[in-house]
Amino acid sequence: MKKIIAVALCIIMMVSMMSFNFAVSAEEYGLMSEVYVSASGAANASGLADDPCTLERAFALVKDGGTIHVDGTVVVSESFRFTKAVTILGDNKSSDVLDLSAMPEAIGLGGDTTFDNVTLKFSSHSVYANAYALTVGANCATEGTVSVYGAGNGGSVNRNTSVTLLSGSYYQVYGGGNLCVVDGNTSVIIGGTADVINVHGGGYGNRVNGSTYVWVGDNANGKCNVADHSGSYYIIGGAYSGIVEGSTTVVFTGNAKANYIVGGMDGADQYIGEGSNLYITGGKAMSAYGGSNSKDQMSDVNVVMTGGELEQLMGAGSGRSGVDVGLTGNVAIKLLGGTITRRVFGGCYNEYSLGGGWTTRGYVSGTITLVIGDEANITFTYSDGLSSDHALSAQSRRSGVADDENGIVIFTSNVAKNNNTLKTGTVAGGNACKSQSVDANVIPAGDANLDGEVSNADVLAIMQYIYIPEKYPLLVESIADVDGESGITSVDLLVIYQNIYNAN
Ligand SMILES: [Ca+2]
Ligand SMILES: [Ca+2]
Repeated sequence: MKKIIAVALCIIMMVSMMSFNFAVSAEEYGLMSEVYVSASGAANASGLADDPCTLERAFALVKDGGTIHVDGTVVVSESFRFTKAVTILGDNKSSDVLDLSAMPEAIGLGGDTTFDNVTLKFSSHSVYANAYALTVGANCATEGTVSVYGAGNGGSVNRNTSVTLLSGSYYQVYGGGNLCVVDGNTSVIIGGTADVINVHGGGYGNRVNGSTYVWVGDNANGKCNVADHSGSYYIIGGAYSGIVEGSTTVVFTGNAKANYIVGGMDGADQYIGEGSNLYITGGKAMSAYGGSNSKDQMSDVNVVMTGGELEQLMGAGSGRSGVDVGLTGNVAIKLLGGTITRRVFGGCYNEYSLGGGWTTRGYVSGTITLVIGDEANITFTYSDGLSSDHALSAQSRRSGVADDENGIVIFTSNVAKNNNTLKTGTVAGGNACKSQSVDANVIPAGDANLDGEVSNADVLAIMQYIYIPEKYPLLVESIADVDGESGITSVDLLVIYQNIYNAN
């Protein structure tokens, strides 16, 4: 009896395995991992290298995640749709062209899509990645006008978005969608030689339930004239007129260029739940704002600059055209490297015009901490004929309204203080900007998190650093090295802890 049962089980297993195999092979039957298309490809060709087909045929033949090779100028019909995950490759972008100009204005993707070594020809188009990963590799070119959205055109997506552009020219790039809800995070990477007039980590008029992230580096935005104050290269961490429930982040690095960098949001109707972050480690830009443009921000700002060059840095947001833009929250700026040639304000930018006076009065309701390190280089060398415009202040750019702002400039050492203030003899606001007293605000030893005081938060920060330095780095290690012995150890921790204990 046992033997009969065993045989029966074997037969059942074999049948189930056979049917499983059959199902898989039927699904994959005829689908190819490599398909070839060419300028003269036929609609009924096999898609093999010596018998290339049209792009429409290639999408029918290629399996999900497969590769389509483009040879010559391949003109895509109006009815073509991207329906699968594909990698589309040419051999040489100057001779291999994917002409999408006849497609409808909104081009949607149907799976993760990568292009490289090919010219992408548009007329006036928007590409919606629909929360699939879109990558334009380092050796592509674009023709015509194209904008890119990480999510969809309306509706909603429930995945993270991912847009990576390493070459080509683009008008608008959004990590989110157009009026599309993103139930996830958004990500935009602009690197290589990509040139993008406007970058938003979030979407246009939409909601992102997670966080938004923008990285701009390498030689991105090479066409930007940084010195052009009417220039329109904007990098915005968040959305345009939308909601980001999490945080917004911009990383600006390498040899990238921009006119304006905004850590927060832009547009008239906006909200960030968990604050904005701006990290500048390289590149060159005119103006950088830790907060939001156009409307009040109701959450914290975190700015860290370790390299690169700016004309001006504002910790909070920017008011223009008579619209006050304030911030309710705390602003923490750590200016530890890089060069600022004109002015640094920890608070808001307010508008002043010769003859018209001040037209906005945004301010920060919260604490502003502006830490300036030894490697920071505030040169005050920017020249527009208004030397009084050179300024260093933890508060907002405007006298009077900022008097009640709780802002402090702290230098990490007397070296930082001497290098960045006494050398120039200028620590004043121009055009009735608020002056800032910088008397003796040198950071106390042990203030590892650079907030101006030594507390248990510093003990925790140093403890984490000792155990997992890669995960919990200290921005200025020397601040935590207090025991006279080189290196940060548990002895430094003990000295700091005892100092806190004795002070209380
Ligand atoms: Ca501290
Ligand atoms: Ca030590």
